Amino acid sequence: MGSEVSDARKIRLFIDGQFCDAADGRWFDAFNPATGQRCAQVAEASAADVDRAVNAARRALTGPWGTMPVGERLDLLAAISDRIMRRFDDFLDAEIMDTGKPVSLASKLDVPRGAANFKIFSSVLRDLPTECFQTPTADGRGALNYALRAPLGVVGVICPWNLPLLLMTWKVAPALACGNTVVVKPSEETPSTATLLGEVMNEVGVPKGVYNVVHGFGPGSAGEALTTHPGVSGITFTGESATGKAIMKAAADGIKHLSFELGGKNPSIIFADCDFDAAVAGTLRSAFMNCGQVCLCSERVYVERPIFDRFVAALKEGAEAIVPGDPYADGTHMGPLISAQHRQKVLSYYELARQEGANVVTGGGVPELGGDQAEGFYVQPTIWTGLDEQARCVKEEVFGPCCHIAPFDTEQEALQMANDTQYGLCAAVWTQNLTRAHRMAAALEAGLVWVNTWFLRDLRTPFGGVGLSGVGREGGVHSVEFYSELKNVCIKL
Ligand code: NAD
Ligand code: 6OD
Repeated sequence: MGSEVSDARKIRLFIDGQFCDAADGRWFDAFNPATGQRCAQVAEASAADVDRAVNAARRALTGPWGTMPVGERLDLLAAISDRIMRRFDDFLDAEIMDTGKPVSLASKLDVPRGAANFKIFSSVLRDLPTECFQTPTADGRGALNYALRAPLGVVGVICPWNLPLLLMTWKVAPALACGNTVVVKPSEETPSTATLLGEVMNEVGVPKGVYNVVHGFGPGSAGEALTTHPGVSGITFTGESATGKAIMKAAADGIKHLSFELGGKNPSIIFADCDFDAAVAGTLRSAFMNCGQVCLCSERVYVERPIFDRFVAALKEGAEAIVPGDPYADGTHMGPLISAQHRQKVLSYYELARQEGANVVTGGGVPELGGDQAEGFYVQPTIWTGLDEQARCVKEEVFGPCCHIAPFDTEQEALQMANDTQYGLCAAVWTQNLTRAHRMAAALEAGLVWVNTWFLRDLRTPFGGVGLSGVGREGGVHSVEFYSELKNVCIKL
């Protein structure tokens, strides 16, 4: 820990409705990635703090939260949503301080989605049907079977840093809607919005212990303590596939329920009959949005040969028009990477691409920025061509603003290259041929396929990946499946 910061810049744990320091008084530093400067100190939860949070969450299961009528609980979720919107600027500033992402992005995506996640699950639970069977019996009177839903219990919510508010609320909202209580472990890089949500919970009257936040790291820290705690019934995790493997092993002893949203190396397939301008604009977004730090980003772009050169030139022009810089400045399109360490990783892929024989169409380095951003963790949007399909830069998730573009001659060839991956989160197809779109959508091995769009979300739909990209689906009723236990009741009539 460096020198002390003012009390206002200390980010505390939120346990049992109260903000508190860690029991053993440990703190770690948080950095603003846009400036590279330390912006806060964060309390690091010990195993004892995690235990306190889990116990508070367990007590809350049977307290006022557990006995609250469902309608009232769902009203509270709607109130959380409204309150996030009322405190829009607080959430915006917290998100930007943690991530450095441009205000234009955070104000359109992260904060509104944080609020929308609570609204949608309030309504999904309100409209939830239940199954019921009339069962014939030998005496002719029959029996009635119906299913009741009970909460899982305490859910551990472990989050990444790329869309911190969006991804955390995407899990907290359905968990609470189903009557669970939660202990959230935000990424050590982005502790602010989860903490701010604690204030919102108190402001709208969520009973204490329902929502808890423990800060810290993974192995040997709060993350591991949460995944191994016997009082935790389920873990919902978003992050790297390698971390997912570690959590799966750690959670095995308790046979915990698991839902994983993991990494990706997503393909975009662009056919010559596409709406060219829409495909270019969509691919620019899908490769470079949030500085490429979205699990859904397209790092592999396959373009039908007749339009290959034109497409590469258009994407290059678009990438070179992207303005990096001050997140609050008008006209900034791209923020920094999340940390110095992550920038090192991305730059090492930029170097590897050269070693692997890539043609660097644009980028490949660090932009020159002045003022407050001179020490920020920025990199250039980067496009490669000419790599072998087995090159590491084509196989491994970089999680930065870069993509490789390769030509293809037939639909079958495009499909074969797109599916040649251990991941399977999403794919985008750009074509005006609907029959082909359906064919591709069915054949692509991924949890989500977008046609002529990217990252267009309806929160009622199933979200998740295949292969190394995840386990399970969340969204709408699919979240309810994960965050609740079904109990069958059989009544002899
Ligand atoms: P990460 O796996 O490094 O960390 C995610 C969280 O797990 C953090 O809170 C971290 O502290 C915690 N953690 C790490 N090791 C742990 C352990 N052993 N036990 C318990 N907790 C542990 O991921 P990241 O770097 O924060 O995020 C980037 C990754 O997340 C990328 O791979 C990206 O593709 C993936 N991601 C996937 C989705 C999706 O929906 N599929 C969404 C966003 C991000
Ligand atoms: O939109 C969502 O619900 C979602 N889970 C997005 C994930 C983005 C990954 O970075």
